[in-house]
Amino acid sequence: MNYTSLMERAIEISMPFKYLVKPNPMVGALIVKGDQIVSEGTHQKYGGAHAEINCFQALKEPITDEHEMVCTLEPCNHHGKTGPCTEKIIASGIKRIIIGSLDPNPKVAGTGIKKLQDAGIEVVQGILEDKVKKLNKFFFFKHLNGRPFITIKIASSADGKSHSKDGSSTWITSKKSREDVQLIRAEHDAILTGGNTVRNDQPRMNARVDFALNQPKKILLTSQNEWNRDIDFFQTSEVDLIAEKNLHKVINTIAQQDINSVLVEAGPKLVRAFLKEDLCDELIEYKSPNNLGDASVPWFEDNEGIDKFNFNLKSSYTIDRDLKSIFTK
Ligand code: AOF
Ligand code: ZN
Repeated sequence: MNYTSLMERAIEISMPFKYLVKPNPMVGALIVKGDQIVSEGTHQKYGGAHAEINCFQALKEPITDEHEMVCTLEPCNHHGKTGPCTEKIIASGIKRIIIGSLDPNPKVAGTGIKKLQDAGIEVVQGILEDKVKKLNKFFFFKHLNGRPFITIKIASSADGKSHSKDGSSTWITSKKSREDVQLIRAEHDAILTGGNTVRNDQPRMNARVDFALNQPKKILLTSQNEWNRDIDFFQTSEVDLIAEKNLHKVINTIAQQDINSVLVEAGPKLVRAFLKEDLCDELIEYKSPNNLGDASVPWFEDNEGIDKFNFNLKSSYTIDRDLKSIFTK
């Protein structure tokens, strides 16, 4: 039996649902008989049925001792938005299960496998484990580190400026770069910004992409209680207002929620505060070839640039006339 190629297939069928299932992981499941796949199931929507359940639903034949199940992730063993998959698997009578990776969610983390083994099911684990982890990078990061992955995005002029001093906003980078930002928004579970950005730029801060997705939640750091809820920012997805000034406490509060990744899109003050607190796992800079000049606000203060925050340049490439650089810790 080629478990690796079967796992490849289970991973493959999970991938089209990346943007719909987040902040849940992508999960695919198969029921096989010998090398033949007799049923496939995927997790397709956040809050919806799990892959294993959909796989049993699609099965057209009775389970025998020859049937085995292949799952990209350890089956869950908790009552979340759905019931535990382990119970369904045990009740099906299947005798062997092949798993890609353990589920790092503390509500599951090994208990799913133990429950299956205690019921006499043989468990084979670790097939294409690294691939499953890489594909669900934010999900694994959150559960292993106890906080969401933090990405900061900045758009800078050639002379390192963010916006003009009078608070008016002009596009710094090209249309293509701004489209690229939409995709980055789509990948994250939450977008965080500050009151000044919302007041000055009137941003929508949703992901405007041409595919269906679970829109990122918005987090507004502000001491202002009263906001006009009719403005664009408050449309398209839920907004959390947080008045706390200590950014570590802010991130701890966010970590209590079902949020694995946060994209910070804010002005220089808030961005620098995140960097100084070492609350940034990836910094994405879009740099235009144009200067904004003296009547504009720099991203960084004198003698303090991206290089001062101990990042490594991971990749750098041009999008139209802009340079996109990705820095990681
Ligand atoms: C599985 N199969 O297809 C997925 C799993 O709120 P719930 O009930 O949807 O549970 C979400 C958690 O279940 C999620 O954080 C992760 O630990 C696990 N995901 N487990 O057995 C699946 N998507
Ligand atoms: Zn489950």
